[in-house]
Amino acid sequence: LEDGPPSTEIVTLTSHVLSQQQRHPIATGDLTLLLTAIQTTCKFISTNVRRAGLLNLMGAAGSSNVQGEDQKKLDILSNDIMINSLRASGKCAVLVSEENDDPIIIDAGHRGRYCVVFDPLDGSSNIDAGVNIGTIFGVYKCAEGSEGTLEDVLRPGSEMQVAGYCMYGSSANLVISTGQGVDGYTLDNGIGEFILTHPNIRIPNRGKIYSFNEGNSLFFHEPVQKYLESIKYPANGKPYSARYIGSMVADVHRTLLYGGIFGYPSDKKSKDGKLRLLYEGFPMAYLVEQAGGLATTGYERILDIKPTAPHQRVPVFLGSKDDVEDVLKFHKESAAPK
Ligand code: P6P
Repeated sequence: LEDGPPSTEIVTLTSHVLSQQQRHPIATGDLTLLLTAIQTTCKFISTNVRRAGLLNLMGAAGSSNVQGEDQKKLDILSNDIMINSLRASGKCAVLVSEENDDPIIIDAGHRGRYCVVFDPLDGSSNIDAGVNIGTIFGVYKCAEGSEGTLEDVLRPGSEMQVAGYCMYGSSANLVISTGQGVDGYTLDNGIGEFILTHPNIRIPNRGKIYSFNEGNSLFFHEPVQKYLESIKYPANGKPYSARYIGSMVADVHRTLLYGGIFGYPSDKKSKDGKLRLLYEGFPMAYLVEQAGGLATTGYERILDIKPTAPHQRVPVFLGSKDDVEDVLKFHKESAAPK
């Protein structure tokens, strides 16, 4: 950070989204108010992630979630603040959380026109190690005349109005798209505002980094093995560098800024891979495409998939356009695994 007087030319998330939304003549301000609620949630989670060690929030909470994963105290806290804040906003009808088995249908007194799907604290297995973790969210508008049902969220990711994540690390970075490109904001704890620090993020057409959990190599299908061979032992040029944090928000954030490819493919032990379609695959695919990249299962565009269940999994390859196209070439030579 250069010294000298603080900038007085600051653009906050609220003012920036408001200016974007005002370009829509029919904008009622509801989406802006919903994003304000999401923003407040991210500030709350950021504060508690930062203080976790001191407040003894580290460690398991002794319960498990729908994924069967041990829940950490911060998981529960993050999920509770997300649900309460979205309900209190009065702008939501349906919520789907990674932490809840069933969708949450908002009571009539607090119901609005939007549906939010989210992972309140993704990468939480890394909490105690101080590795970056994050909140991932996507927003659909309810179908016309719908009171808010599961059907309102079992729609292709291409129908999302908003996608974003907030990464909790040395600072809180909120990256969001409302369909007009991708902008990144950094939380200024001094004034409690997300400041526009990365306007119009564009992912490089090709990168030099690949990000896969190669501990699964024994189970990788042939197209993935052949692709990885091609970048680790290239016929010409330098091999790619390996970077894998094991926290999707952190791995995708680096991929967006530096380029390259992130993959969590299907393999012989996990037919659809590990990542969840609704609140991991869709929001990250939406952001990467809005930044000029691609996101595919290896056989189809992730955003085209019509979900059949709220917690279904999806194979993921996302990142720089040319790198993802290289992956697709290896998949074209083989049929989709059964
Ligand atoms: P693995 C974290 O648990 C998560 O859901 C994503 O954030 C991350 O990309 C992935 O799982 C890591 O999975 O099997 O490599 O530990």
